[in-house]
Amino acid sequence: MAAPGENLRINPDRLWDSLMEMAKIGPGVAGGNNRQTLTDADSEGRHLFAAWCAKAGMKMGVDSMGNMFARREGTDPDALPIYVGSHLDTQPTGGKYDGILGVLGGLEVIRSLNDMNIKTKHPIVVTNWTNEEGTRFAPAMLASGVFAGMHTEDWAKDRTDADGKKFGDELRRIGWEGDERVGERKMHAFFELHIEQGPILEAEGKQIGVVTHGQGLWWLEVTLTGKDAHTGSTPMNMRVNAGLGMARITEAVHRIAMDHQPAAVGAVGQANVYPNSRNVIPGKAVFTIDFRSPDLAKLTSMREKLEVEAAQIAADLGLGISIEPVGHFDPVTFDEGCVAAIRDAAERLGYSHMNIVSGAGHDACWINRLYPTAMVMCPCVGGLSHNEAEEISKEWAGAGADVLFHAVVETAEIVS
Ligand code: HGY
Ligand code: MN
Ligand code: MN
Repeated sequence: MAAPGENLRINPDRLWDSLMEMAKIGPGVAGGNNRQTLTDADSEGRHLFAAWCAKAGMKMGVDSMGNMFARREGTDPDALPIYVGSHLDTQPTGGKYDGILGVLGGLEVIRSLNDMNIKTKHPIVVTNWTNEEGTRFAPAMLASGVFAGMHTEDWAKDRTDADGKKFGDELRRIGWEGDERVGERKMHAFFELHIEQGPILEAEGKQIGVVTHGQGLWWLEVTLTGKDAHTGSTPMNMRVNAGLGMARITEAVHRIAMDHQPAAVGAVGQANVYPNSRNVIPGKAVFTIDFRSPDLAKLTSMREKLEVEAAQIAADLGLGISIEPVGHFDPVTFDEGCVAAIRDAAERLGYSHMNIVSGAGHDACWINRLYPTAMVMCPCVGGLSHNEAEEISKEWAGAGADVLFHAVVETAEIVS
């Protein structure tokens, strides 16, 4: 396939302006975003993305999980499209770039093709996957997981948020339950541009991460049952303290991850004690453990060791315990051909680059199970993400989108 000339570049100013425009929707309280999935802000962001796609001459399709697919025609309508995209939903204290750079980077590829009046053999489809974050409705990458056949649509639509609202009801409420059957679309390949969300690229002084692998993940929701009692008048030896159990298990999660170094991580990010009153010993604690590793044996070992230790901690404190997996995917190896397209593009464009393993999960991890898939990453300042202070530079965004442009266009085969 003819590779695009090294002078073919996207318009970084236009990309940056679109990122800043999208960031105005669902603002956080400290300069980032709180545009959680299936909220009115999410819907507003979707409408803005759809308007931009229409202006770029693309045809929009939406499936029954709310996944958005904006199509630019190729010269061969029967050729399977190249898909490119990520997610527009954010964490409650999210940044302006996590996911959004991949969706708007895909749109910038189309805008640049239109500017240059380049035609490709394969159609190109820019995608916004619903509920990548999994913060309001667990698990993460929910809609791309249904698309990839990892979850049933009914199970996904029954997931509830902290207020008991169902995914399916919220999707209908905001008017984004599409008429396409989820998973029916076929792809020639899928590419995702994403910020690294870690410190490696910046520390190594590299502009581009060529993502060869992705960590696997376990999300384990633990429920501890003790006994509400007075924090003042209850003797210490009579207490059945679920909050103490949560603290000990949280410490065990950290220690188990440290025992599995290198290339293993663990933490508790979501934690609730009940009744959460200052002078009541918590009779219940519900919290989610997040273990990850690129090494399947380590990932499995961390889960197994935690389950043994947590049972012992609960027994020592007289607590009831249940552990429910609420998210899981094995470590990912991305498609060598697509990874090479990313690496060759970085070479051709003269961007410094290195191979990298994705620390975070992405929709690409699921799509990779169905179709040839690869990711390109750009650095982020201090490796910070899932924090409103998440920051990248326009240059990094532009370099990442240039590499995405070349990998997508080369795979889509330039015709004229
Ligand atoms: O959890 C993750 O890795 C992603 O940010 N949803
Ligand atoms: Mn993301
Ligand atoms: Mn994220």
